[in-house]
Amino acid sequence: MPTPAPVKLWRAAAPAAFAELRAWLTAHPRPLLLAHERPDGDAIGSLAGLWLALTGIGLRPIAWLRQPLPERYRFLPLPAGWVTIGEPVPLDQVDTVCALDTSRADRLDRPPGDGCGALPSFALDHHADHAPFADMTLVAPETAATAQLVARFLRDAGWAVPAEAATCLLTGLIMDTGGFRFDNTSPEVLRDAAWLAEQGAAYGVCMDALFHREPLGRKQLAARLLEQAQAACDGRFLYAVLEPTWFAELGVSPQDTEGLIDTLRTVAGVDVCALIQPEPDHTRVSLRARSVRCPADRIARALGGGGHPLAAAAKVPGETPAQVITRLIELVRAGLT
Ligand SMILES: [Mn+2]
Repeated sequence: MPTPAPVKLWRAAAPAAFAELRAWLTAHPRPLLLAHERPDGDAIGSLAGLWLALTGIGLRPIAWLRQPLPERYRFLPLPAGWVTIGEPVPLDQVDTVCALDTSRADRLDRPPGDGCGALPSFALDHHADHAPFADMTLVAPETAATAQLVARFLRDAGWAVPAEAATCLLTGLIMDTGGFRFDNTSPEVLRDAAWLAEQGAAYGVCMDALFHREPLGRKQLAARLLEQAQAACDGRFLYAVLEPTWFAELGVSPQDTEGLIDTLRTVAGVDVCALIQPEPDHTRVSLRARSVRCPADRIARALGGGGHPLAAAAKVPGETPAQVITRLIELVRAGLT
């Protein structure tokens, strides 16, 4: 992303920020919409919802993802060809880059060739630890999901939100609140969800597809995780190593691990849990905390990662799962009070 231009930064969803963003999009009607690597429901819901809404008002956004949508999100009401998968994006077809739900420049998943780095850019995010990298940044940690921030922006702009876009945005909000079960489910979250339902979002369809149709292989993967889980710190820290061979054995895509960690999080007495995945040159750690008193992002940052107080992650290069686990137990023990 270019640095010479003055960086505009808002740390809350202020009306002035919405007004500037609206003017920006009016002046740049061909945004390239991007999200973070290994996109979750919020990244996908924000990307798809914003693409549908902007297309609906006559702009020409291009959405890009590295890989096809995970099975879990294929119920979303999206037209064929809505997203470019993995291919380069012709730079003459876009005039700005929009980074969604991405807290750091190195987490942004970009098309190959990456000429888009020279374009003016803006970021919409809700990570409190967002490190600004775009020309214009709106970070709203008071929102539970980037999809909620996108919904508020569209409502504030007075731009129509088609029912399909509302369904995508509601999906992002559902996933980042764990189906409205996490502590971030504020009255505003419920009001914004209700507003999306009023725009035609299919609440029942979303909840059924997202939570009541888990493939058997994924449930079996969760069962293996529970069988392997190890407790430390008097049962307040629970962790499990996800063996790479299990994916092929159970017919589960390695992309399709979102929410698996809740299998560990929902065990009684657990304050912090970790899902550890060995990769060829690094170990991936997903962390969840029950309370902000032992924040997951502090542990993740000590390992070179980041995230939210209740949900964070890190990639630890050059260390085996056993080495990472030793450090994790120390970090959790130091963080628990
Ligand atoms: Mn998010």
